[in-house]
Amino acid sequence: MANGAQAMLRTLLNAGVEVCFTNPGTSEMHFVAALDTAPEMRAVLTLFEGVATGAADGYARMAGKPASTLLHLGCGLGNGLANLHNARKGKVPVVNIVGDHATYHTKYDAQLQSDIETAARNVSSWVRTSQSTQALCKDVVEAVTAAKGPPGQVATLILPADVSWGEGAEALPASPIAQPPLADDVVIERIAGVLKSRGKTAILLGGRALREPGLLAAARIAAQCGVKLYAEVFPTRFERGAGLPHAERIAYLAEMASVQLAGLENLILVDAKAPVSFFAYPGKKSYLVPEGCTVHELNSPAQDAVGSLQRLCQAIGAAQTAPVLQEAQRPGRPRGKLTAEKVCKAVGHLLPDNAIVVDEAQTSGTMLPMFTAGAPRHDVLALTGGAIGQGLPAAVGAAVACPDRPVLALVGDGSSMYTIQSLWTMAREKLNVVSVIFNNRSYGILNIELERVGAERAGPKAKSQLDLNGPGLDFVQLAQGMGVPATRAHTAEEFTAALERAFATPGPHLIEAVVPSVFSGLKLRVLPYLLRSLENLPQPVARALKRKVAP
Ligand SMILES: Cc1ncc(C[n+]2csc(CCOP(=O)(O)OP(=O)(O)O)c2C)c(N)n1
Repeated sequence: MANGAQAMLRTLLNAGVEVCFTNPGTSEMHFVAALDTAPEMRAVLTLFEGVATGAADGYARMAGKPASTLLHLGCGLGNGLANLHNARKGKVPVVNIVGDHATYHTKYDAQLQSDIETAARNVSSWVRTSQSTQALCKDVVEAVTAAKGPPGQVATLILPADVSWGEGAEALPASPIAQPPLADDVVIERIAGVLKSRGKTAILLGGRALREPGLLAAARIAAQCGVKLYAEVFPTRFERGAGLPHAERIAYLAEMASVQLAGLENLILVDAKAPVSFFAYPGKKSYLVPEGCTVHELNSPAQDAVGSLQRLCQAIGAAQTAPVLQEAQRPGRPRGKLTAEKVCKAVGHLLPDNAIVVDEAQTSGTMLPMFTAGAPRHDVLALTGGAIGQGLPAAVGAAVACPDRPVLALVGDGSSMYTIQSLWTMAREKLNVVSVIFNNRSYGILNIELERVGAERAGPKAKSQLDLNGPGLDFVQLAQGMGVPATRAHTAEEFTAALERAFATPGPHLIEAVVPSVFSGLKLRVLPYLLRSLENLPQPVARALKRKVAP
């Protein structure tokens, strides 16, 4: 027999939840005290709830199982919502434990009293306030089961303080996870028929299909049927690099995505949604599937995407077909004044084997896919839900999940400031994370969005809302103040040397890359970047795009 918190921790461990990213308060003190009764549970303190939730997201993407968070009532959960939103969009399992007032205290409407369930529902498919110490462990088992899915989801268990401190709880074993079913045979047969037809067809891979087994099955199909492979625009976890099949990511800019998809007659979705524009723009399309193109969904989110893809591969007789694999190739060492492009080039030049790349570089990362396509095999974690402030926390989580792998976080200066406290956790936990902050002193992307939404005649007051100059952010001092060794690079030579040193030295490092904004200057200067960022773009398509964007 144990108190609620002790039994809860044991039940979490029984279900394979071994890490808790915490930011506790008084209502969570019994949970905190119980941590010493559960030595196998790694408790990682974060200094802001958005770090805890983003770290839980990054952890689960790499560990393939959920971590838990420990958050302080509705306000703590609220601070963590943006990164829980990213996890939800990426179908990433997370188990939130949110402390609450004791059940008999709520009627007094004390200062921190709030409607936690309402806050939780926005991001969680499963929400419950545990009603008694006796029922708590059953609730924990259900929460973890719901989080694991498939699909992975956010589950939020609200833990009243008296349920936590009450005696008489008993830990429970995990409930078995059911094997997800394959897609229906009729669906597989129908899509096999589409692949055998002569129509112009592409396969759009997302979610779990972007890991090696899914990529290999898709590449066999592609080689057999001559279809093109695309990856969703912001993948949860994308395994890529030399020796793996290549899939071209759908572009963020709808104008470019439309060019990629132009002329398609069939689009086969594997663990992915049909592409839509990130935002609506006056006079532009939201739904990016071209007219006349039929969309075929291989699997539902609850079905086994990879198994279904492998079955499809067999159905078209491609199981023995050789997939086309990416050749090893790296760009040379960049030279001269530092630019975002040269940072990406240096990353391609130096990326260590088996790295985890967290990409929240925004505009500065436009050239990253091209320069790293033939780098040693690596994983890319992207901003699945578009809520910025995810990169540094996700790097924390990925490094906790994979202590033997190098983690590289590429983050815009604006994005980094949402959750800059992540650096402190990296230092405290001695995580092998190299954080590169692109200091272009602006919310660069919003400058181009200002034009895209048609608000071109913006005045100085409007433009100042997108400008981070004055006071200039000093990321070296910020990092050093949180215990992370840091350096600033103005030239490609300085940056490359710093990156080399950082990868070679264990523990966290930060490099502030001082770069001009990719989108500063005229629209026409932007175009080459946009066009070259589309890997393997066929020349006629590139010409068509050029005409369209800059007639
Ligand atoms: C939670 C949240 N708040 C605000 C935004 C709007 N937003 C999108 S990009 C961006 C600026 C990104 O700036 P930075 O990271 O410096 O990259 P850059 O655009 O300069 O490449 C902002 C504020 C968002 N997407 N999510």
